[in-house]
Amino acid sequence: MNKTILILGACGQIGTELTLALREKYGNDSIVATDIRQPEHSELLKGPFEVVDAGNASALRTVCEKHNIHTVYHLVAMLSATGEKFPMKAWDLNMQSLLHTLELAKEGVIKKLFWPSSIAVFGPTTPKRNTPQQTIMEPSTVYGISKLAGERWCEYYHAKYGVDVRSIRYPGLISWKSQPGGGTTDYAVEIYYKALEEGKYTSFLSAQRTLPMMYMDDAIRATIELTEAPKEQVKIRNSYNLAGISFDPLTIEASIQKKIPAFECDFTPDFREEIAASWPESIDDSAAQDHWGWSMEYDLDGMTEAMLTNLKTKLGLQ
Ligand code: AKB
Repeated sequence: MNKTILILGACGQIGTELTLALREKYGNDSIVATDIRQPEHSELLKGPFEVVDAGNASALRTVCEKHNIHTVYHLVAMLSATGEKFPMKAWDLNMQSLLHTLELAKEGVIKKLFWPSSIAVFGPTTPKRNTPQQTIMEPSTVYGISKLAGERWCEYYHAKYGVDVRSIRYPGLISWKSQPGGGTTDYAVEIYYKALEEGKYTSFLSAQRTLPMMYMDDAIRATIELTEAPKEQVKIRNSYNLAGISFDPLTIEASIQKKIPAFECDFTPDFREEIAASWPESIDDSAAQDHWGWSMEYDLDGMTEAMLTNLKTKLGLQ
């Protein structure tokens, strides 16, 4: 592959791992990592890295033209919990950066765009179990509203201007290389750190609050597979449902206890409980399976094994 790829938000939870995965696949020089700040993860400096504010249209255009960018992975967003604290900032960041990138695609400056949506596009009136690809969508968070609006813009730019935009509604993402920040599903990452470091964890969601989640390796694979799928297989241009693994805090506690029997969890729900309660418990991703052959690899115990093993090494607890 000799097409240059740009990652917006390369220092974030998904951006870090996607940059590393794409550099592994295509070589360091083909992947331009960008973020609003310098990276903490020194691995990101092994290839080109630029500080870019994705909210600044002309800075975005300049970096795309400078590197003759073909594909942009747009991973800049303020997530659900932080978005509720700063609604206008979340709206501005989440919408402006997407619209600037869609405009560059419309003008042909870039040829392809991946943009992530989220299970947050669904709301309290959405069917909770096996949530269909097309259903009632009345999100009750600013983040969810911005993701739903973003989905509509993606479909609009595809229909009106032929923009090749592709998207996934990510479930909560669980990873060890980089930490999430500001999300409602973050408890399912924190719990692994606390299990290893302290042997106990206080969940900010209630014991039986089930949500769809996914191990980062599966999410990265899905992202690259969809972005690289032949055009004719991508029949949905707003965003694809991905099911992931549905579990509640009690069930992830039990999975961790199979490896750390003394681990204990208690539950002190905070404002994030209400956000989680508005989201689906499980998702139907048959369209992704049928259209571009999606298939998930990690189940809950497989993910627990991978998280605990990798975090032990990362935290020097071997
Ligand atoms: C969040 O919790 O806000 C995100 C998401 C589900 O998109 N992880």
